[in-house]
Amino acid sequence: MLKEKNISSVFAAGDTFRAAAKEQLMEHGKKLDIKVISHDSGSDPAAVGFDAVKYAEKNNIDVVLIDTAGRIHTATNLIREMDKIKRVTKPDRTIFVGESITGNDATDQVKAFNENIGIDGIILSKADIDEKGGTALSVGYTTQKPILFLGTGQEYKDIEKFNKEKFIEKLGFDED
Ligand SMILES: Nc1nc2c(ncn2[C@@H]2O[C@H](COP(=O)(O)OP(=O)(O)OP(=O)(O)O)[C@@H](O)[C@H]2O)c(=O)[nH]1
Ligand SMILES: [Mg+2]
Repeated sequence: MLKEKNISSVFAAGDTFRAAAKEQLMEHGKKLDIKVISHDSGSDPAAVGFDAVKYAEKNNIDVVLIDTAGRIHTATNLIREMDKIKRVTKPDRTIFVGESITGNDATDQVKAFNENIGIDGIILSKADIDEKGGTALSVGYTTQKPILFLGTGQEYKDIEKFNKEKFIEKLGFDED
């Protein structure tokens, strides 16, 4: 989506935890022709993010996208790690990416992330699988943060701007 808008970007492979997460992102980078900044597996994700920001500044790149490892919101050490990534990289936006199919669990997740780290917005993936989209209602209400985009499939083009009217229509309520 950024590419289509002629906004340059660099990926930071901040998921240094899950097996092959780095390789997965590098494959996407190759396909999209986007540079990926990475360190060894198991290394400090904050350092990866920091290097990516430096790279972007030096090369006049508009956006740094820092991928982070999925984590259980009750694991305080991992939440603290996320907090460190934020402190070190000073992002302009911190976005919670969750799956719409998670249902009510997503509410607990997003609440914990917002309270402990602070988020600016939400992206919900797999809206194509979730029929009604009730997760969006819950996470939006809980955090009072905007839902920015929905993931609607497995291709790069499958991301759409969240449309409030369309969403309300789908839920079957009238706006007034
Ligand atoms: N149908 C559908 N599939 C999606 C969507 N978004 C992602 N996927 C698929 O979900 C799978 C997991 O995607 P990842 O990007 O690895 O998810 P992740 O949350 O980063 O997972 P971890 O890195 O393991 O934490 C892939 O096969 C994606 O193609 C979506 O909006 N709709
Ligand atoms: Mg991932």
